[in-house]
Amino acid sequence: GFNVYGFNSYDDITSRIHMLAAKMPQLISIQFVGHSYEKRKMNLVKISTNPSGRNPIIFIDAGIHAREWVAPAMAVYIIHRLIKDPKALKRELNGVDWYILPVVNPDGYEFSRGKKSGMIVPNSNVLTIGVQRGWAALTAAPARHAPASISCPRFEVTSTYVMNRLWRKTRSKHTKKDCYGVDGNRNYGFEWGGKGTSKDPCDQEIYAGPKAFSENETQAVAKIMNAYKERIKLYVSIHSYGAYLVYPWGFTADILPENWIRMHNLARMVSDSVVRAGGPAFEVMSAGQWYPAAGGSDDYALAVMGIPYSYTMELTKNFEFTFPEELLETVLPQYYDGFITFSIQIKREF
Ligand code: 0X9
Ligand code: ZN
Repeated sequence: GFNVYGFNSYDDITSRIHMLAAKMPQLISIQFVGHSYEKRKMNLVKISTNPSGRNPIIFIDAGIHAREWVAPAMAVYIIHRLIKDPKALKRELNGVDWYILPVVNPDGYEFSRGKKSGMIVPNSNVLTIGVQRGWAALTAAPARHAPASISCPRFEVTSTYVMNRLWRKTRSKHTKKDCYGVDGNRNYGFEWGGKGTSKDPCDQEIYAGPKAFSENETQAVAKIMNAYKERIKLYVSIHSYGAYLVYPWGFTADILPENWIRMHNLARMVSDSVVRAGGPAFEVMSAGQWYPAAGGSDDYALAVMGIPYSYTMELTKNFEFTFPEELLETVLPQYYDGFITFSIQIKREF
């Protein structure tokens, strides 16, 4: 069943958001935005206390990369805090609407969960990884998650399963070869096919697709962004793993957008608030200064949609893609404080 501090199935996430919308229709509603390649329904969660339809919008998506399970978990956690924390009504929700797409790539997400394989054997082949510095809450002696290192089930049983767990792309097919999927974050229609992308459909990581927006999933995101572009003031695409909060341009390291200083400063404030909550600091820079990769959603949001603050947020350093589920309870609230800071600043400016 569903657990707000867990890695939930796409079906469990979907039924949970519908249940919340049914229980609190004046606060939360669901908009169908399109089908994934395998015909899963993509749902936008809209949270608002102002029926005028004039608030600035914070638009968040997560899970464009299948294996980055912490990202949908973060998005789902944000939804719960916004509607269940009484403080959020006066603070995060007062004067700002939140539009959240918790799983951009549901086909890939389910594939990485290995649902049909039945091969998940937790605690077999356990991998131990040190806890990163900066996670004071994890290493502090009396904390519940006290150990200095954490056992992380690697879920490794067969080579097929390992492939599935580390799946990144969508699940579409664009070639006669036995190769599937496109990297959604190389598929957007700005500088498509540039640096850090591949034309090879069999590339497991950075295949940009046969053309820009070849994927249902990226089309659906672009369509909602376009529908609300005048009101969206902040776009955040949540990924893992790492500790980066990056802004455009991602397609090149050579130039920066004219508003980069404002994006940089806001990112620093967000990082500081996560640190104050006991979490790890983000490294802040342009995406291209980290590594150039063209066709990303963040660049598209700024360049084509004109959204003034656009970010990619990478969560959970040091655990690669197999972040231990039992740590979500500790880290999700820490990162949430960063989103509070985002909302305070967006309200202040717009
Ligand atoms: O490469 C990516 O798509 C992102 N990193 S990840 O490890 N989650 O795959 C970074 C994207 C940053 N933005 C752009 N390059 N536009
Ligand atoms: Zn990613």
